[in-house]
Amino acid sequence: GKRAFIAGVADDNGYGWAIAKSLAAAGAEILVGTWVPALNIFETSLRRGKFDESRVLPDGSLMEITKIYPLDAIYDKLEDVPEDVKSNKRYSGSSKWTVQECAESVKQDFGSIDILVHSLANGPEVSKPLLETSRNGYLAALSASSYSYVSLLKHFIPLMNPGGSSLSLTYIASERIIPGYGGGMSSAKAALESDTRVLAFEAGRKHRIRVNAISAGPLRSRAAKAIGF
Ligand code: ZID
Repeated sequence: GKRAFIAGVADDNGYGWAIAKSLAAAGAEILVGTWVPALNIFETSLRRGKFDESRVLPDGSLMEITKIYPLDAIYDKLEDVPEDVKSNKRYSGSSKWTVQECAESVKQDFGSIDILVHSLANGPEVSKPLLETSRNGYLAALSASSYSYVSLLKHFIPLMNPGGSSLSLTYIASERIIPGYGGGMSSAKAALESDTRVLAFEAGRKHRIRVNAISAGPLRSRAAKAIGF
């Protein structure tokens, strides 16, 4: 069977969860990466059976998540984490959640993966038009929503089996004007799509890994509700 790592699962409403279910139904082993501040509530809800109805697979069995890894994809390595984040109580409760450390942990635990899914995005100023977006807000959107995919691939490719596949989720606001998708999120998706082509070329040549992005339709996830979609 294949083993999949899905980054960006913190409840049962988003694309990450739905993709995990499809992969589980197809026989894959499921590992997820959960944003550190959301980790506690996700693990607790899962343990208490809050997601049991949404865990049901087409054959009637429940999706098993073999392991949940804490992850903050805006940090590549421990040295990059500012002191105030390190000491923040939502972060200090877990460890090894930078991209590099997370990949190392997965490698230690399982050796390799076949499928990498990037189902995460964050734009702190998404509700502001681009004209009113600050430099920090713009760069934060790109860091969490675009570079995070470059970083995930960079660190996970060494543990991906040749012939493996990776996927991210984009949005058509990269190509067309969608008012309300601000804060540099349209820019972030344009970068993500361009990077997907370049990364497909590089990872395909070097490592026989496929790199794709799916332009998603509307889904009432936590992220979509937050922007009023
Ligand atoms: P989600 O809230 O389930 O997933 C986002 C996840 O990212 C959450 O679990 C966060 O905890 C996590 N996260 C945020 N920051 C970080 C970080 N620094 N490190 C690690 N994890 C982090 O929402 P989702 O399922 O909507 O989002 C998954 C992907 O789908 C994102 O890339 C979205 O941009 C993308 N997507 C979603 C939709 C949608 O409708 N939900 C659309 C297009 C793309 C879309 O917005 N018409 C209107 C809107 C849309 C499509 C059509």
